[in-house]
Amino acid sequence: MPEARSVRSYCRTCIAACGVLVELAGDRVLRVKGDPDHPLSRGYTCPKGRAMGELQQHPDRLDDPMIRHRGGCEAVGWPEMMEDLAGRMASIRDEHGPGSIGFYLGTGGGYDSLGLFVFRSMQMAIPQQSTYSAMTIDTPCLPLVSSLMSGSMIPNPVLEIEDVRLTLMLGTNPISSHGHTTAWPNPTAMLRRLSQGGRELWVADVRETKTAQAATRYLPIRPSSDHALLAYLIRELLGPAGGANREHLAAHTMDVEKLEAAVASWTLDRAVDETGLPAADLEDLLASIRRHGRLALMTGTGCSMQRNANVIEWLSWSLQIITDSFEKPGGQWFHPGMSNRFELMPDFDEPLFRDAPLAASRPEIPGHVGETQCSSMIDEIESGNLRALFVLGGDPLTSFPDSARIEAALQKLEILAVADLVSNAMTEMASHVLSMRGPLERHDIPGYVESAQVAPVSQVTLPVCEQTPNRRPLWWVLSKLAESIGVKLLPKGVSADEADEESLLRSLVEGGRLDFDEILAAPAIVDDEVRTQMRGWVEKKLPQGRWRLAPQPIVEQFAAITAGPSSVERLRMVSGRQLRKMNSAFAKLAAPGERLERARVHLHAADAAEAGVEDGAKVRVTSSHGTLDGRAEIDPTLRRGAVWVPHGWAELKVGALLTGERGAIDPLTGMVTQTGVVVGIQPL
Ligand SMILES: Nc1nc2c(c(=O)[nH]1)N[C@H]1C(S)=C(S)[C@@H](COP(=O)(O)OP(=O)(O)OC[C@H]3O[C@@H](n4cnc5c(=O)[nH]c(N)nc54)[C@H](O)[C@@H]3O)O[C@H]1N2
Ligand SMILES: Nc1nc2c(c(=O)[nH]1)N[C@H]1C(S)=C(S)[C@@H](COP(=O)(O)OP(=O)(O)OC[C@H]3O[C@@H](n4cnc5c(=O)[nH]c(N)nc54)[C@H](O)[C@@H]3O)O[C@H]1N2
Ligand code: SF4
Ligand SMILES: [Mo]
Repeated sequence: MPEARSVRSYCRTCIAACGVLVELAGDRVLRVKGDPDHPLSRGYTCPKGRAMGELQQHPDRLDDPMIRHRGGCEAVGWPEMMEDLAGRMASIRDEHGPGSIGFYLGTGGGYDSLGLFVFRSMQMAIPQQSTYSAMTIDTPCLPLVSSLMSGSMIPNPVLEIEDVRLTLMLGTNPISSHGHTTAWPNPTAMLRRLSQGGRELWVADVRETKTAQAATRYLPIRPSSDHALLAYLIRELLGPAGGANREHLAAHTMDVEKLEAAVASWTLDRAVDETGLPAADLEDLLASIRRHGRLALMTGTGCSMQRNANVIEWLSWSLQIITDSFEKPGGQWFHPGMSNRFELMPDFDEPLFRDAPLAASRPEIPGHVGETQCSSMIDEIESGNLRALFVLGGDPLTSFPDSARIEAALQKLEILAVADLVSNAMTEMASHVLSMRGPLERHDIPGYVESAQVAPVSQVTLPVCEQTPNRRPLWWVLSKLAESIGVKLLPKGVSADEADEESLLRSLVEGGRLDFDEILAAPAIVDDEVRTQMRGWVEKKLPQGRWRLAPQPIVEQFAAITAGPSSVERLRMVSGRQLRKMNSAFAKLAAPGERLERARVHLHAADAAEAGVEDGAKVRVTSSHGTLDGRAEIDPTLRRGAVWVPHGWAELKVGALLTGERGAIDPLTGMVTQTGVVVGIQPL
């Protein structure tokens, strides 16, 4: 038995990037635990981080690339795999053009830093190919609002945990998710800091989540009504009793009168009717904002997946801008990057909102953020525009709407190449299975989530386990494919076979704030001066130094909501994640002694009783689009009217209730409504 040793690394499963210590005997992982010396996570891990060893040694891990023939799937060598793919892609490209070849980057691919880097390089070098990512079924409202209000997609507000006195969280549950666009390593400790010593933490959610339970005040808001809460607050703060920072408004904003007009009808009564919250809740929150002057407001997927996502995100930015909360102590800051240095970018100019459609079969969907929207993928395949698809660490079968149609469409593809770590329903369907290196076998840097961190932090990791030749890195696969058409994607024109992974990682940090070796020597380095010295960098880059408070396309969307009927009390399916799973991953994977999550339809006791559904009994959920059968669980945390179907289950595909069809998606971003969908329930 080889001697046990402990290797320092960080977890690559979610944006929190917790520091971990991996205990090994030889190359076998014995245990993964939190690294007490990590400056942000301080020894914290969640069940998924602790299961990194189980992922590494999982019996279903993919060890060899495989090609499916008529008789089944056959393991092949990588040279044969690349030759086969290159040959088939060439004939598809010759016959149908480069747009018939598509790449979808899912969550698993996004956390592979070199894979992501090469994916983005490929998007720029071969723009004729189709590019999709999970971003367009997650939070496309954020880059939209950011670009329309600031002139750039880059700014992402993050919590300023040191100085904030008042925090408002809408539709986010970091105790389970560890953050949506702000990272929450050690969320319990962070929430405690935000709610003690005279600080106030308000959480509006349709479920009394663990995050809500940690709040100083919980608002059990009606599903899909967050816009009403925000519009009321803005109306009052801009009104005669005041609360908005007038000096800041005059110097650093434009169109405040248009914002004022837009929210004019959102009185207390109207907001109470819409949100279902007691008037005292709304008045107390308003008084609290007036008292503190500034606030940090965080939204999550409970907002970004609503039909009114753009409006909510716009109102949430507006509320923070009118209270001068951005880039000031007591509000939120904009991370200027660590391996990137965003402050060196040119000044923000025109909105980067690109609206040229990218999917010929769905001309009404704008090519927002320069990617083809996931909601158009089915039509692109069905119409024959998309014939070869690479799924890179993603799972459209459980993550996309129109579950039955996406399954049938994927089966029609001439090439469905799936790059994953474990065999699952996607690899079972694939024509080509690409066995990828896992987190413990990779060099990584939390590049893509760097600017979501609450502190300016840098960290890198070397591989913890030995790299086996038949599990290949994503950067290598993509670079090889590009080389087959004469395009080199790696820095300095290095070819895929010549490249060395550590040098590639070093090149990602070049031009950043810290030296690679310096970062490597520590669990992570926090350089808090970056936050204080760089404060105000976004405002300096705004066109004419001003925020645009009334972006026309979103003001128009809000006018339509304002003029429409109020939402009546009825059942709505709501979204939400589970702690022990990462979307579809980790559903059946846990460290010893840890339990797994369950796939259940969660119901309020009164809603269940009214429909005649009993706890544990079979229930059918029906939307205007489809039906879903599952087992019911009476959930005392739910607000009345909310039916929670957790996302990411192969056996409970919530996508059956959803649609990305024409007329159903957001016209500005192509986003699918994934929470707040009207449903009915009945016993089975
Ligand atoms: N109804 C509904 N739909 C939703 C959502 C919702 O809340 N409700 N959420 C949406 C959101 S926010 C998102 S981000 C998407 C997620 O959509 P996807 O990203 O498409 O789905 P995941 O289940 O995260 O797929 C991750 C896959 O990557 C694999 N994987 C894990 N680690 C690695 C790795 O290191 N390398 C590689 N190559 N593969 C890896 C996993 O095994 C898994 O198969 O779903 C969206 N769809
Ligand atoms: N453990 C775990 N962590 C994850 C993931 C995972 O699957 N599991 N997924 C990762 C991904 S891809 C993402 S995008 C992030 C998302 O991170 P979060 O956005 O924090 O995700 P959730 O934990 O689902 O929190 C969404 C909350 O919105 C609430 N909600 C639903 N509808 C409404 C509404 O109409 N109004 C309000 N106010 N609230 C509503 C839900 O009850 C839920 O508590 O999490 C990431 N982290
Ligand atoms: S919160 Fe859990 S999944 Fe996220 S980085 Fe930390 S240990 Fe990993
Ligand atoms: Mo996501």
